Amino acid sequence: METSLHIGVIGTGTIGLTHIERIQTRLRGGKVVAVSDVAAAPGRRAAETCGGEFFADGLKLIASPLVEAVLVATSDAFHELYVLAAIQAGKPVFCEKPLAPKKDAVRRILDAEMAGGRHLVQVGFMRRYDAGYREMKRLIDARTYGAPLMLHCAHRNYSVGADYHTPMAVENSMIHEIDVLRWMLDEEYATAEVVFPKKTKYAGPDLQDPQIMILTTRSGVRIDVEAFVHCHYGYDIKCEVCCEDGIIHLPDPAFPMVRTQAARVTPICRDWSDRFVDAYNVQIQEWINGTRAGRVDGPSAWDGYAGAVTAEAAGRARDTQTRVRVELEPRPDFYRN
Ligand code: ISE
Repeated sequence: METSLHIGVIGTGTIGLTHIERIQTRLRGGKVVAVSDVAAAPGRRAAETCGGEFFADGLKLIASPLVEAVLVATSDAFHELYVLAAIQAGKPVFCEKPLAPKKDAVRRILDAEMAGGRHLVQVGFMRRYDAGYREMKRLIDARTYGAPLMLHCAHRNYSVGADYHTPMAVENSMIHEIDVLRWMLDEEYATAEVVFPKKTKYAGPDLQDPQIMILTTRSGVRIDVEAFVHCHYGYDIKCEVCCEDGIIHLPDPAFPMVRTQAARVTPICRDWSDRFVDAYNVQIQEWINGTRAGRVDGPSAWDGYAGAVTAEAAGRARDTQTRVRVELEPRPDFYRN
């Protein structure tokens, strides 16, 4: 029998715990052998539950001979430290999105990976693993309905915590659309703008909600993405791609429609963790498979960088209320194919 990939997980917040649980119980070919968290109590609890060794220091986990591959699920500010350490140790590393909060930090990761000469880094842009987006990409690539001309998208959360502030709509929420749409259209962005509609009464003083981000691609496709993080009805992700010969819609999750009490009722997911649970499973399964085969098949450090450059341009556009050019340098040969 082939041996499993021995994974060390750093960060045992919500997303780290769900990754541990999916690797241990639902996926094949991987085993969590080590766990680290700066908060010792939850970290030790997570390590005990999965039978892994606990490391108070994530850098020691990366250096440990027990660990063949690293999964980083810490808060964003620590991603760079651990991803660079994994590259230095020559170990494959999956890092939750964003690869780092600022583009200069992502650039340092790119430079380190290229200097090492081996593809090791994968970024957790899980929408690329959602069956609906995958099918949309297939239709767009095949030009089944002609070329895409414009996209209308929405990213709606039921509500968010009090610490969620205005920049997070781009950096934390619409970063998913920034990635999945450039992947689906297979091109980079040219300009970014962010406009502010009337503010909902549910948003606190540090949050403009809703926001609309407008992107254009280099070939001229125009995209609008609404982020409405206090929509107060559910977690709802919309994507409509208007092509020359047809309009492609992202499918909603398949819930039965019920006729009851003089109404037709179809449930809507409450949270991103239910809406994209299958995408998360496929993402980590494919990462395990690729890593065992010595490849990085998923979103690369370059994709993390392109996302960070676009998000920074959108952030400047928002802060200055102007349209800003997205200045992304040519993709290095190392990241082609
Ligand atoms: C959160 O961080 C996520 O990654 C979710 O997928 C997203 O929908 C949500 O808006 C973010 O806050």
